[in-house]
Parts: sequence; C-alpha cells; structure tokens
Amino acid sequence: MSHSLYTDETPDAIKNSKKLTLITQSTPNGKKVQIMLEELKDVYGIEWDTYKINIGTNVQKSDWFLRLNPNGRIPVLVDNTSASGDVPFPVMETSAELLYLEKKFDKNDVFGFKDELERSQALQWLFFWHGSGAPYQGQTNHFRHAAKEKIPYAIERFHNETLRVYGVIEIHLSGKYTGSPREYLAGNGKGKYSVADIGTYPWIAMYARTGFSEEEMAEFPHLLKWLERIKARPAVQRGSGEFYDGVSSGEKSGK
Ligand SMILES: N[C@@H](CCC(=O)N[C@@H](CS)C(=O)NCC(=O)O)C(=O)O
Repeated sequence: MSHSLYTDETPDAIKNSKKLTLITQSTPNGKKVQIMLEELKDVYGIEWDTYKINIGTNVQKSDWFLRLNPNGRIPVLVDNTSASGDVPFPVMETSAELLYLEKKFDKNDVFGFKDELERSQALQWLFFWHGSGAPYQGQTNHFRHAAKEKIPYAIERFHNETLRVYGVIEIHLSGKYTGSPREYLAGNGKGKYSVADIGTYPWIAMYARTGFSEEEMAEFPHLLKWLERIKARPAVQRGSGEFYDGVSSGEKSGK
C-alpha cells in the first residue's frame, strides 16, 4: 500500500477487505453501528466485515488504529469500497457513521426521512444524544464504576444530569406539550424508527448497569415503552448479541 492510512501493523483483515469494515467492541457506542448495519442487512441485504478489538488492551491507541481514527476510540468504519485510488475512507464518531451508512445504503430512507423537516428532527435527536446523553451517561459509568477514587460530587452530578436527559426524552415521547404521544424520536405523528432511535437506544438500554434504579426509571414510562419497542426488533437483538462479543483472530495489542 502506498498511502499512509494502512501500515504493516494494520490487520490484514481490514487492509484486504473488499467491503466496508466495522472496527468495534460491543459497548453502547459499538452497538449503535452494529445495529444500523444489521437493520440495513434486513432491508437491503448489505454485506460488511466486522473486526472486533478489546479496548482493554489499548489497541485503539496504537499507530495503525490512530491513522484510521485519531481519537483512538471505537467504533470506526473503514470503507474500502469508497476508496479514492487505493486510499480507504475511514469514518469516526458514531452519529457520523450512522449518517454515512444511511446515505450509502438506505436508498429508500427506511431509517431516515425524505422530508427536510422530519430529517431535521432526526438530526436534532441524534445530536441531542451524542452531545448531551452519551457524555453524561459515560461519565456516570466512569465515576461510579471505573474511577479509582470515588468522588461523590462527580457521581451525583453525572447521575442527575443523565436522569435530566432521560426526562427530556420522556417529555418528548409523552407529548406533554404537544398533546400527541409518540412512539419514536423523529418523524411526524407518532414518529418513525430511525437513526435517531438507533443512536440513542443502546445507551439507555444499559440504564441498570449504569446504576439507575427501577424506581428512578418509573418516572419515565414512555421512555421504558420506547426501549421495549426497539428491543423487540430482530436487528437490534443481533446487533447487541453474541456475534459481537470477543475479539477477531489477528487482533494485535497496541502495547
Ligand atoms: N464520541 C465517540 C465516542 C466513542 C467512545 O467513547 N468509544 C469508547 C467505547 S464506548 C472507547 O473506544 N473507549 C476506549 C478509550 O477511550 O480508549 C463516538 O460517538 O464515536
């Protein structure tokens, strides 16, 4: 390879793929893109390769990975089919990845919208979770479960902010101010299952692991029903399922 996005260290499975490759681990962020690919498979029969890593080894901080995503985090899409010359096209940041996949494969807007205003709604909720949900819930996880020092203020702050964000989604789904309850985040009327839901669901689905009690969640009945509705989808179950556990053979440690 003459270009610098791949090196000798880049796993062959990624370099030599004739398809688009998802580099992932089955965390909430990984699941967003896993689910989107599985949904597109059900509608359009798309094919891709999956390369599973273990972020516990810090392989995502190694040189070969940082060339594909300087942020050193999963998931990343590497599209060898959108290559200019022999240069692959990498996509970082989950919401951008969902939109890339939507544009590339979802010709009938099954997971998006033709109408510009409905499309704007989907972007609003996708950005809302990306900017205001995932960072707070991620920090709640960090300070509650991972931090060596337990700092009560930090735990409480992020716990409460995440609950506030759940409350925003509850207001939206319940129709508190519009008089019309909704089933999904974006779209006219009751809404339509879309990238906005796919980008939000995997995080809220792990509320118990983050440390939210059933009593706290009972404040959000519409949010809980929305979770159940999405969980029932076969593509969501596959995208969160066993296939994505473990690592791919050939994964190289960054150390
Ligand atoms: N804003 C990023 C966040 C990605 C992210 O935080 N990924 C986590 C896993 S859920 C990760 O790779 N952590 C490993 C690390 O921080 O080194 C996105 O939406 O893609």
